[in-house]
Amino acid sequence: MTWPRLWRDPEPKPAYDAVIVGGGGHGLATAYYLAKEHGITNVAVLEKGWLGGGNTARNTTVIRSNYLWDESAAIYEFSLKLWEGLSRDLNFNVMLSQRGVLNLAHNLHDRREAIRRVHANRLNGIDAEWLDPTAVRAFCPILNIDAGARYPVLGATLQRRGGVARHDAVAWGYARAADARGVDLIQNCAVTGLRRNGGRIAGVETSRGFIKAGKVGIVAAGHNSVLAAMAGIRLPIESHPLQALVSEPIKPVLDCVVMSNAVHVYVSQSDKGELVMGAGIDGFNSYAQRGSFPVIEAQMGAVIALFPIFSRLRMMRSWGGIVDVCPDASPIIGKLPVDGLYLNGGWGTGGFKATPGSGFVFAHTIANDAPHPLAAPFSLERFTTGALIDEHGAAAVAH
Ligand code: FAD
Ligand code: PYC
Repeated sequence: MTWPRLWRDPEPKPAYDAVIVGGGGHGLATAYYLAKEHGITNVAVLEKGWLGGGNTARNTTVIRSNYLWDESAAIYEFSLKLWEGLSRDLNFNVMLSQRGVLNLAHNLHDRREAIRRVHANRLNGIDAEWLDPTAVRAFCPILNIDAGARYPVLGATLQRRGGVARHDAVAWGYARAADARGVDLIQNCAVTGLRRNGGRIAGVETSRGFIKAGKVGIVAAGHNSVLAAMAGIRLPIESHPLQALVSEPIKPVLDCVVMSNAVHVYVSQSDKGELVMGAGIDGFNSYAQRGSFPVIEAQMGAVIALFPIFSRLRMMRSWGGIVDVCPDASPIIGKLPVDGLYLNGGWGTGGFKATPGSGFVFAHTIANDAPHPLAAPFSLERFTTGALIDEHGAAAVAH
């Protein structure tokens, strides 16, 4: 095999201008935009395992921007716009497929909230439609909308620009592009401590020795609170398992994404033909990257009620990731109370769609030591000021 490596495999240098902890999509995107937008290239991404091996490669790849509040709509829509040019920007096919995302309403409360969200989205310039049950059936003919169904479908929101992408490609595309601009991507390098010099960050202790750093960005998803605790900071974040599974491959039957928050299932069909299905989070806290059987049982019950056509499908494999959930189901992006230390986390069950936007605004925040305007509302201080951004409804996955 003579294929060239996509990125170098450097030894860590003794010092960097900026160190990013976590080689998932968000960390890699941050490093890429630090180099591309701000000319900061003396940067290392430290990853305890392999690039993209965390939630980036474990998620169900739903992309959309139909969040309720102005602050969220702005950052997720910014991200969606970056997605729309990403393959070209990275010269790497991230296989964005804007096939449309349906969010089902099963009761009057769901319906009211969904229609409110459609109006809010439109006011923010986001494409959003309300479909009545007949229009839902026309858009997704295999969905059971019978009035006597266990989960009656009273309608659905539709974002036509929503869809899916190829998660590995996103990590690899950002990794290759960051490496090409001089960023060191260092795998098998766990950060074990954060060294402070008084009120300022001095560097990171790692499984491969101490690395001095002018600035440190924590982008470690389910392990963010563990990392922040190394600097003596307690975050309002809980880590939970979130699991997904895939069926055996079948011929194309589903050409959109269907999500139901109320019954805890969402499904799309991959290019290989597998049905990719997710569920709500496991209620307990854990750092083990696996879910539990009761969640799978409820998820299967829900999917068969919604799609009787799937009843004889065999499931092939399941897996889990650890998601970091904030009390208001919105992320934390910004400075931490140690100079030179920054956090990008708390994306919970919904950060894949945010990868480009999150990396872009976090790079700006690190480079300028001040939040990007789109990141400013998502500061840690909102948990003391009370300016929370409650996105439990739009998160579309039950927490
Ligand atoms: P990660 O990819 O997890 O990257 C963090 C990295 O930090 C990991 O690689 C980890 O190994 C590394 N790390 C941790 N500790 C250390 C340390 N001490 N030293 C060095 N490195 C460390 N979002 C959506 O928008 N749409 C979806 O459809 C969707 N579905 C999901 C389905 C599942 C089953 C799961 C688990 C998540 C889903 N998400 C979804 C959420 C999404 O995957 C995450 O929000 C997003 O991938 C987070 O990206 P990240 O780069 O921050 O995290
Ligand atoms: O945020 O759209 C989402 C999502 C889908 C599945 C998990 N999260």
